Amino acid sequence: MATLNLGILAHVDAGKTSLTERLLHSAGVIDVPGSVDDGSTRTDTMALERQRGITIRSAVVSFTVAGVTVNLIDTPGHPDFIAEVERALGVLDGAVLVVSAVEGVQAQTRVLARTLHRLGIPTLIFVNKVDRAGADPDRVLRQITDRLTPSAVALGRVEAAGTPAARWRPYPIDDPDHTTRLVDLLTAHDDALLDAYLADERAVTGARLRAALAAQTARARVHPVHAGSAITGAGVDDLIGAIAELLPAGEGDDGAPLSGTVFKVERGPAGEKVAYARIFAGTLRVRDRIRYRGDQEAKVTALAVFDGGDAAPAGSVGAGRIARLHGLTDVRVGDPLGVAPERPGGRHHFSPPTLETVVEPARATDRPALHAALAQLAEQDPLINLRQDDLRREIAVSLYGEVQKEVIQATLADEYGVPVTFRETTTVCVERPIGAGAAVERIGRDPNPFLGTVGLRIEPGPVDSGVAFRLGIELGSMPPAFLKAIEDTVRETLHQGLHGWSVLDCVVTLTHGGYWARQSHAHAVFDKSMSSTAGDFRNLTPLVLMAALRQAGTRVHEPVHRFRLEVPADLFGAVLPVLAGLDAVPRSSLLRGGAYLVEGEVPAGRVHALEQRLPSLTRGEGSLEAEFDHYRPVRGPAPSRPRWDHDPLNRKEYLLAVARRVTARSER
Ligand SMILES: Nc1nc2c(ncn2[C@@H]2O[C@H](COP(=O)(O)OP(=O)(O)OP(=O)(O)O)[C@@H](O)[C@H]2O)c(=O)[nH]1
Ligand SMILES: [Mg+2]
Repeated sequence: MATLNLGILAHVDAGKTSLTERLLHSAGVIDVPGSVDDGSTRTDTMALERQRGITIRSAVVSFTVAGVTVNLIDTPGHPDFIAEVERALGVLDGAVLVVSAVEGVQAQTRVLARTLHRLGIPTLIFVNKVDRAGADPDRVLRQITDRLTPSAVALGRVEAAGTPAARWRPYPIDDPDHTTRLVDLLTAHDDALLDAYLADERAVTGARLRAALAAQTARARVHPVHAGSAITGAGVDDLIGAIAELLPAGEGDDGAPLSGTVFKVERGPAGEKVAYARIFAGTLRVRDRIRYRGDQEAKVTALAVFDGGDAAPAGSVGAGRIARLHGLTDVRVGDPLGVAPERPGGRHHFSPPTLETVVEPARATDRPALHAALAQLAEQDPLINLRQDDLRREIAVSLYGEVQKEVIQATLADEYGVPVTFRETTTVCVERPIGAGAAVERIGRDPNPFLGTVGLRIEPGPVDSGVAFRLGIELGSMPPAFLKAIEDTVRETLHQGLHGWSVLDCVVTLTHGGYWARQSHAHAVFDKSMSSTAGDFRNLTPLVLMAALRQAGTRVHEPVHRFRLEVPADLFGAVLPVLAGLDAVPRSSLLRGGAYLVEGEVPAGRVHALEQRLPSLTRGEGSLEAEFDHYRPVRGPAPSRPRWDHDPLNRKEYLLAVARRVTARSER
């Protein structure tokens, strides 16, 4: 059967979880839609989600419509949980982007729309909450075309908006105005359609336009807009129809070699690891031994597929489906299963967390338990980027914001019985190289204690390019395992630059490489003291790279958010000094209606303070949208981050490593 893996994405509180319930109800899976407000939905199942009425983790449910199995992934909308959305994006065939008819397009809606566009994911837009007082679907449609995409087209209109009787009325197939709008939009991307239309308008029938609409929606060129209410159910049947008709369901090849991506990891009731994977090709069976992440192999001990609001045990899962698997003990989010799929997991589409904090157990004796608990949370959410410092016995996590911090605190207390406090939240800076630097250590030459030659050059790369690794030596001149050890170590080492921050936007070139081949004595025993191993390259690379980086020098950059602030005109004068006090720089301001619209930049570390002061500053009438924009050089002295474990600059560790090595040799 054809399968469609569909994501529901939106800003917080737009109604994604409520819409998921309605879709399940409309598709006949459940008799009564659950309610977020009563804590009875199929997808918000964590205690914390039910208490707070927000989605924290994405969840999968499934329904069948017109012969298509739809696996629906309900995602969280709060920007603090954007990492959950990111993980889902790699496995979607299509998306429904929800916008509230009351609140309209939000900063987060724009972030999501841009990313869906960049990834070419076919997307329908659903304007929700048309039944609520204040709903203005026409205004929101204008916002969608102005601020999200000019390629959006409404397939109907709302009657009695803002009342419980609000209804969605699809345009009749022969509605002349609608036909004109469709023709304008669709002919822009389809020359054959344009020619046909110019030759004979009447030849382009409603059915032909509808087919062109489906084709261009599937290619993410146009975005049909529906509207309705997740609470009253208005417009939801039409939305289901559009999902089946306009989004591209796929039939994967069940007979091909297995290829899949893990997009979610959680722990089962007995503490066992449970992975959620999209199978792109092939068939997964219980008791199959499968390869995941490099050379790791494990036996699948149990499988489930999504069937209605629940997961149902299955003996096998075919291409196109989402599987829940047990048995992969070391699995991580982003791992490939079998043959790595063309769309690899674990890639970053959104900006990384810009805040961090040290977590302290309330009871000193809880330290080991805290570490174990955080390690489990990091499996589910790798971006919290657990770091620990054995010397100071501290554990730090990266964060998107205060809500995520509260959720971590509540989870540790409720699920793991470890109450914690946090130190002050600080900003995560990055370092960029200022110039170029190079260093080399040769095999057999003092003071190089390792059996390898490594030469590296580091230089600045383009903004947003991350870390690029290039080979400046012949590919065949070193065994692949050694090259891999060098590249992996380069990436790991650059997590802590000269000031302790990640080094970004640089190009590292391997300029020299050399090794001693595996040598044996007469009795044919492998002699470690004469043969290079990957370990030699892992130990030597940080030393060479840090020497090159010191020569290049780095500048510390802090994350900056772009903000969009609306304040009542009479309070504008009072708000400006507050912005200045928070290091925010207004770039433009515009008087619109009775309000000023101010746009500008603010350091990421100050956004929360601005959010907190806004209600009292603006009588509760102000609104703020802020999203990460770029890194800018820190003014004044560069802040340093305390060094964490495996610190490549840490002389003590280096000397210990050398000492261990020397002892190991003399013992032989
Ligand atoms: N009147 C009305 N209320 C709605 C509608 N959809 C959702 N709500 C209400 O809006 C609130 C948020 O709904 P959710 O479904 O939790 O929104 P969400 O997008 O899943 O929220 P997050 O997952 O936390 O981002 C709840 O109180 C819902 O009852 C709608 O169509 N009409
Ligand atoms: Mg939700």
